[in-house]
Amino acid sequence: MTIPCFFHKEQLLFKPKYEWVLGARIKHPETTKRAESILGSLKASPELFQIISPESVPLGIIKQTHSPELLEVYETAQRLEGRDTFYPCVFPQRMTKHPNPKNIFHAGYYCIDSGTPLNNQTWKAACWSASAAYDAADTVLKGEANLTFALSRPPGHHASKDTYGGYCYLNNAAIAAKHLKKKGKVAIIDIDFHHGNGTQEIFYSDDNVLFISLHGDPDVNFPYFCGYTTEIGKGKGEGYNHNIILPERCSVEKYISVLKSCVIPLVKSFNPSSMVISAGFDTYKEDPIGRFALDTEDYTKLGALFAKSKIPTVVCQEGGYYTQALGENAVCFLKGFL
Ligand code: SP5
Ligand code: ZN
Repeated sequence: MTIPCFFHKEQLLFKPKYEWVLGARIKHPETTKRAESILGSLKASPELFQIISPESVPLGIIKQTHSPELLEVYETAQRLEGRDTFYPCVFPQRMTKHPNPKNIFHAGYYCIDSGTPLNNQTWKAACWSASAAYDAADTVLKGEANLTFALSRPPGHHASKDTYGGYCYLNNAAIAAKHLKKKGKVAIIDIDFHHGNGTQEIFYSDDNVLFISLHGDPDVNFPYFCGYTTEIGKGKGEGYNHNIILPERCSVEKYISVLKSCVIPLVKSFNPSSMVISAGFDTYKEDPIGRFALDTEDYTKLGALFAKSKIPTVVCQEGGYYTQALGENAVCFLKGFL
């Protein structure tokens, strides 16, 4: 039995060159090397992993998760000249009227940070990244596998219905979860170092999707402003959103104790028919952005713990920026399920 892993080579077309952090221009961490590192590690164990190129996800599916205006921004960006990279420089508040997604200078209305550039390759790469997640979900939905891996890059969990940011354009995990919902309740566990603000927002009023995010303190870490424990869902969704804040340099012992005492029991009592894991490996000890202290072999322990729940699972790639170890970290996590 091999694990179906979904990846399309056109996900590599998008190459963000730099981002702005506190006014400084730094090399962009969300590089194609990330995907190549994971691909390399998957290919090293052909007896365990089968790499499949996804079909293109229908636009109708993406529109169930994102607003037409946000998608129009990406289409506008497709028309940027060859070498242009666009960073919004005006960020109007929601009271401002008449945002025009056909005008690239209005992109700031839909954008949450200065680290997530647009160019004429963004839309294509983001669509293929979402397609990988959709096909990974479809394979689980059809009962063809109990575990699939979407090598989604660019990542997705910071993208909401009508905003992009945090290196994310389309919410791949949310697209997977919406598809899986066709056969019952879905639990989304977000183990990226950062709070999954986009996924939280998309399912905030939904009692058929349980969202649990474990992350660094949003007082001092991206995406700031949200990810607090007081955010519990609203309306019918009240009680189906859980944020768990973990300390700086969080160890695997602490991480596992929280999974065992809190996360797994919540998932079990929710009794979902499937699970999506938003798997960021920026919890790694050497990660240049994350601030936890997990080591490569620790990810096997986490995978094994999730596997014990015996719920059909889609693992969806999110962050992780220490490319020398990223592939091994992802593969160790998946091996934990076996
Ligand atoms: C998907 C995902 O993990 N997105 C993370 C976006 C984080 N953006 C904020 C980056 C701040 C970079 N700080 C650099 C510190 C260098 N030591
Ligand atoms: Zn992250």
